[in-house]
Amino acid sequence: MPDVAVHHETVVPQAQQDITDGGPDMVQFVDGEGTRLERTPANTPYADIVEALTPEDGRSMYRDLVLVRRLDAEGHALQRQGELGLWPSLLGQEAAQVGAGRAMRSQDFAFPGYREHGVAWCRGIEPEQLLALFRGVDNGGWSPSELNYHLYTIVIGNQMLHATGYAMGMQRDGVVGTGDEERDAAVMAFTGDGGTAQGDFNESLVFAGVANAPLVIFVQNNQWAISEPNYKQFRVPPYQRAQGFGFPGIRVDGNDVLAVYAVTKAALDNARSGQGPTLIEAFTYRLGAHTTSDDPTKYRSAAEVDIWREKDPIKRMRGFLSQKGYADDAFYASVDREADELAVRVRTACQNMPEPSQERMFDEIYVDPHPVVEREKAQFLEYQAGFETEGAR
Ligand SMILES: Cc1ncc(C[n+]2csc(CCOP(=O)(O)OP(=O)(O)O)c2C)c(N)n1
Repeated sequence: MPDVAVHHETVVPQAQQDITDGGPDMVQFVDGEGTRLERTPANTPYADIVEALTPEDGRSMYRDLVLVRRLDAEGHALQRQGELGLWPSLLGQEAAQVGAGRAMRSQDFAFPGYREHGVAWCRGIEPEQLLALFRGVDNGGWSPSELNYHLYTIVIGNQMLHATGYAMGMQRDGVVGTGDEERDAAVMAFTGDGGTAQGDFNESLVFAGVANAPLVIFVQNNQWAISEPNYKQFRVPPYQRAQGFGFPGIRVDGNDVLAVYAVTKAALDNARSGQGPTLIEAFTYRLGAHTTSDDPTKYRSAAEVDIWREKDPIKRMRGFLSQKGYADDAFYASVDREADELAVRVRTACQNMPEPSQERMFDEIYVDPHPVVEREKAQFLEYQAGFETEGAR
């Protein structure tokens, strides 16, 4: 019998871990009430970044959190009223997305999944463009190259390969590690905890590690992949996996916008300067349903949701700003007013979106005309025209 070292005892099965507690490695700067925490071994490497933030930065982060939540609520309501086909809510994940999105520079490039409305917001994607996709009047919603924000990817984990390839392309374009802050760039790849179980995810990490690609892998661990809990997907938390691919992994409190911002900024700075990839696991929770097609009461308890509701990222940031004296009631009221205006704006825009022509879905498959698609288009239009003739009779 060969002497094989088996370390089963060092692995704590996820089922036995407390999903409401990220553990001592988790980087955190404010507690549930918004009280600024002391330095710890985990947060010390990022403390300077947080301390460099101004009160104005803090207010602006709070504003993003509130507006993004309102946009999300409006998306949910519009779907319920039949105006959208589907809506994947980000409720509870605002801090993870706003912290990550704000840490990016304009020259960086993001590859999202389908729930990254908060990152989209930070990149400058108009909320109406998100709604157009979920209303089904546009195949994509925006041009990826305009704001360096790729189209949403519904196939789980697929964007990881696109992101890694793009990051390797940046290396070859010579925009990594030149020392020119305005020029050096990095890529962010977003996925969920479920995405880490995909082959694409693992393949991309192999390539990113070996190539030392300028990539930040941002896993939003919202504890559930539709109805699958973490413990059915992995034995070690996602951040610990990075080591196996040869680069650092960090777990951050995904409901603490300051912590997410600081950790992501440090990882992006490293990537841009040629120091290679980092995997960030934002430990958070999906408070709502997976999408408007899902019923989470079938697989998770109300008690679990209640515990996470207490960890609300907006409540926490508001507590921080108030305790520090950085914001007052007039400020909070003005942000709420802005949120109301945003809601009216996106609702009106959504209801007034023009119907696309029927041939458009065929025209946007290939850049150049393709004989098979052209034939399908002609057949489809003839079929549709048949209804009009029958109606006229
Ligand atoms: C390749 C593939 N397999 C399965 C699905 C069906 N599916 C859609 S979302 C989802 C779960 C994704 O969970 P996670 O990565 O944790 O992201 P979250 O939705 O929680 O943000 C699954 C299995 C899919 N879209 N693509």
